[in-house]
Amino acid sequence: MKYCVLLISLVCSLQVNAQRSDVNYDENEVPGYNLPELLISKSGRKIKNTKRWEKIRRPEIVKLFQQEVYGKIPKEIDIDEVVVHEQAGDAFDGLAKRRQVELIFRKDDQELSVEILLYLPKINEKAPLFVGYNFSGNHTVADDPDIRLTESWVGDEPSLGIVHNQVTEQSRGAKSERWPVKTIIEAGYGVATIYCGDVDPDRDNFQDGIHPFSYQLGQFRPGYDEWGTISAWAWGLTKAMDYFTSDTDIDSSQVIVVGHSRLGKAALWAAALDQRFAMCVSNNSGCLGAALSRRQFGETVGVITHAFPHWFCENLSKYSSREEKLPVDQHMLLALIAPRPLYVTSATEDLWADPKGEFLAAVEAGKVYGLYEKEGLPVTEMPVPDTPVFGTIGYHIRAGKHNITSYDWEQFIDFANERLTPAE
Ligand code: GTR
Repeated sequence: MKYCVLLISLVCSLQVNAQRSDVNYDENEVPGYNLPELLISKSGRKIKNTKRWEKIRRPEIVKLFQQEVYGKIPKEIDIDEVVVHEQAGDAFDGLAKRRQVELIFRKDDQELSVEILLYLPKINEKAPLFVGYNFSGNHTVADDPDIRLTESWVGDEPSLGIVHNQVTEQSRGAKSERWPVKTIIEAGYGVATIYCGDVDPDRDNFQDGIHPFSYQLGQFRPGYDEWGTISAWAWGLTKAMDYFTSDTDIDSSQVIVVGHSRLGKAALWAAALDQRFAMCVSNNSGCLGAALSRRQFGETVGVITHAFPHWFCENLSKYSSREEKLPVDQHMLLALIAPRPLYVTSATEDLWADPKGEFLAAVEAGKVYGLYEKEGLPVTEMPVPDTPVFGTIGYHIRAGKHNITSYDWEQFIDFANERLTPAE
């Protein structure tokens, strides 16, 4: 039995690797493509102003992403109870206060716990806040002995002591270089993080996390146009936002949703759906995040739906190797964030995520910012590495690998300082 499982996982990984090596990394091999029109409605109407954008085109585009890409999110699931485990723990040598809050969801005999770890600056006003998921547990973001350990399923990482899908003390602080909490706090921002697997474990199994809460009797997985894991994660962010509106230390009009890689895809989708997020940061989010699918450079829709089918709704598989038939492309997802500030990043060695496709999507999305008389990106040629450019859309390509680093965070903070405005 054990060997059978090993063989199956070997075959699967070979398939994914084969697909990985098959993808195009040659700019000359990018096919000619036409992007779906941002500013022409389904019925052929020209979208010339914000009123038509908001009334006609924006809802049409949201619907297309719901039906064909990420899947519809049920409306009826709400927080049942909020448990504050810690209100103001002393953290970072007295620089910050640590708060740990559990959101509990209940339906029939089902219960789901989602834990938010917050570090807040010790200031008298309400703080603006960055919120983003982490990959392996809240305790991985800082070497802080008081962070509670998640009991949810976590992907094994034996080098960090994560085995049998449970975290241990060994992984405490293991991802702290991705979370420069001190820098964020010193800049006057709070930071909140949630383990993504509290909301929905990242595995092709719709039996855990929040999905079963939406099933009808006899249903065991979401329908063709119903939520995959990225939609579930986006939903979790909007529930965290519900909590933030009740936390008197947080300025809920200045919440910035941030995410790296697959979690960057979730951050974009959350910001597109929930306009309470005042700003969005997509870090190296790549295929079906910020990158244009039609360029077929690096990861493609075919590869991603094969390797990670559970991230999306089942309808997306119709477009595997048929990107040109998709009724949307990712510039349209970015445009849904207008007129709010949006920051997109790439990394020079992260060709898998198609840096140029991420940049071009951001340029195109600028058309909708234009309707609001805001400048999207101020350039149409990719900037050189480590040179941020920004209008109301910001962009940089960092020299280096697929990652989220202190350099990236410093740019998010600068951008937020310039572009985030408190509600009147
Ligand atoms: C990759 C996946 C990407 C990206 C990345 C990540 O394997 O193909 O789309 O999301 O994982 O999340 O780290």
